[in-house]
Amino acid sequence: MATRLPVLLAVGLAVTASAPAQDRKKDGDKKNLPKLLYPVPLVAKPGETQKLVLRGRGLDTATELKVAGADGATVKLLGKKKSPPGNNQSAEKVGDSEAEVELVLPKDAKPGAVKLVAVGPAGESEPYTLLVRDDLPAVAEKEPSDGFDAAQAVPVPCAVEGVVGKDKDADVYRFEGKKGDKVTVEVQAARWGSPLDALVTVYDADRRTLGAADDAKGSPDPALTVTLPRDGAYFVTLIDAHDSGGPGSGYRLVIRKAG
Ligand SMILES: [Ca+2]
Ligand SMILES: [Ca+2]
Repeated sequence: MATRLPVLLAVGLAVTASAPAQDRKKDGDKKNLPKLLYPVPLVAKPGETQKLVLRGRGLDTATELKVAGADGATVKLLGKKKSPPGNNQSAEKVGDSEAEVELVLPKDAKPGAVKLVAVGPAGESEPYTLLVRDDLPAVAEKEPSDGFDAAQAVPVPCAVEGVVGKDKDADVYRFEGKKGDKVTVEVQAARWGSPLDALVTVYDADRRTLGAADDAKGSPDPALTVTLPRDGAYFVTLIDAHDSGGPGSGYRLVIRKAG
């Protein structure tokens, strides 16, 4: 036994001596890890094969995408490139690169459960949790809907899938309600990485404000509940609080009865 001791010590010393260098390498690698920010379109569809453009950092060197959280889900990397932010956009928010993927989600994919990971030369990104449709009727935004007269009629409940596609874009929706109904309006966007800082306002048929919300629950995504004063038409407007928009500023606008 005594003869083996020096060897063990030597191994121990070698490990100790090399540890700081390894730590430095790890820290360096971490900075080079890819980062997933948000997909375009923002909302993923269960039971469908869909093309997504994933915005992020370091995605131009991604070698593979992975999907987890839904049995039978697959994701295939179709292309990747550097894609610097446009004017007035920060790489922090919108990324410097993108990867195009084909995503297949099973019908029973659950909101909150499906995660994407990008693999690059330095390792894997943090998982990105997709915003997946739930049971609410999905409605596609129809442009132009940028004024009360051009408002898009939607049912209640519904979940509108839209984009604040350009600076100062305003999306206006109209729904019918009954006196005494409590209606909740909620935006899902920034919590899923969308660069949108949504602001919603609810108006009555005479275009008087019933309520407005900008940020809620510590995120830029607004939510508010209003009690309808009479039977008739109501409007919901959705804008970016900083009047900025772009093809990546996606949102899901949920309008439903409260409670
Ligand atoms: Ca729009
Ligand atoms: Ca906001």
